[in-house]
Amino acid sequence: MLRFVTAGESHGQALITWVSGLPAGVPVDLDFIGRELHRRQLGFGRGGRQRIEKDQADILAGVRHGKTIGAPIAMRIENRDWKNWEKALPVEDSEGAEDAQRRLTAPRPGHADLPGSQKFNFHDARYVLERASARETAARVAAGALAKSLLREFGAQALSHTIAVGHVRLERDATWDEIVAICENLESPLRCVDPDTEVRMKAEVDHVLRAGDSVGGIFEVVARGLPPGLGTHVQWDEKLDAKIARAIMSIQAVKAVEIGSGVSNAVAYGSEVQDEIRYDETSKRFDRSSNRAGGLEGGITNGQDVIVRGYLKPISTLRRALLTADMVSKEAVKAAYERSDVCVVPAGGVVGEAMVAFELAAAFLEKFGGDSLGETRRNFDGYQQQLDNF
Ligand code: EPS
Repeated sequence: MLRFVTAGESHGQALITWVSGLPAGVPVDLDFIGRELHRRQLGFGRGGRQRIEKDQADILAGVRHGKTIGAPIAMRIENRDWKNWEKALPVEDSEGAEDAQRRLTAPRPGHADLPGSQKFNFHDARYVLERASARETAARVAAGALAKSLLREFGAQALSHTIAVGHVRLERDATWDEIVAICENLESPLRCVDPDTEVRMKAEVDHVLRAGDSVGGIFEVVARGLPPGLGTHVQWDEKLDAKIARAIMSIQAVKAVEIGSGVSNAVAYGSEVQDEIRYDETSKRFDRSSNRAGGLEGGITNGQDVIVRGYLKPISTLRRALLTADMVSKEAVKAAYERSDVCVVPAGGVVGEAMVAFELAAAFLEKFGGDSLGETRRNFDGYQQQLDNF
């Protein structure tokens, strides 16, 4: 079973990712992982933190001579900011340590601050916010890069682009070539394929920067090159659309997930929504005249692009703070403000790619299995033959 978990707090020593279940023999390219981590750090509307960090994954286990060895993989991403927090968040308690703590008792509306503090019985949200922080998504991107490395061996990839920032929305579909280009373009401020729309998105971020506010938006992940038949309809918790929805929903600040054009499908007629089926003699494959289902029917891939959208709420840390109740005094106060991003939609897309790639890789290995890449490939090739003869 392919899975990953992470450890690490925003201003602790490092982030750790543990990945288990990849077959032996998957090529692992550190430059590729580094590039993915770098892409996540970009985007207009980020705070000062990204000028401090330069994310790189150090592989501690599970990869030798450039390939996976079938053993669990451990990766470490350093937090350069740790040196500024060593006194505030030491591992061992020491005399006077309390004075150095950076307490936060005015919980931010929308953040994990208050429910997390109530749950763990802290009257200071520091420990909660340190782990709830979206800094953790760097560890997810490292795991996603390994999943992408497996998918790439079978001609599949997951990419993303921004389709909305605040009130500004891309009003047309993006082509695959445009999505490829925007993922390669490290200069694009908001990762939108349409330059005019991107200018308006940038103005939206500028507006909230000036106003001390924050802004959310929508990213779209598109995965191409997958065979039909990943996932299953037979059990509710094994449906691939459900697994992908959970993976995207778990990203910090995501409050809604859409597969294909699921939201607008709900207010259209069946004849306008279902994708008609065709058969292509040359490729010996079925395809669809449209892809409103987002590549998933009955919780199973159908061979079309898998299309997933993540809806991000605006960041809950606001310079123009909202009212809250202090956790100690219980008095009405302004919510805490700490250095923060004001827009994370472009980074959200990169994290979304990682999460979708990971779920697809997990479903891929569930179907084709294999302890070595060669064994996975034999099983995959056998299935391709089955599809040829279907
Ligand atoms: C975050 C707050 C900011 C962000 C951070 C997420 O960090 P800081 O408090 O150190 O300025 O920059 O995101 C990252 C560090 C990152 O690498 O994405 C939060 O509260 O979620």
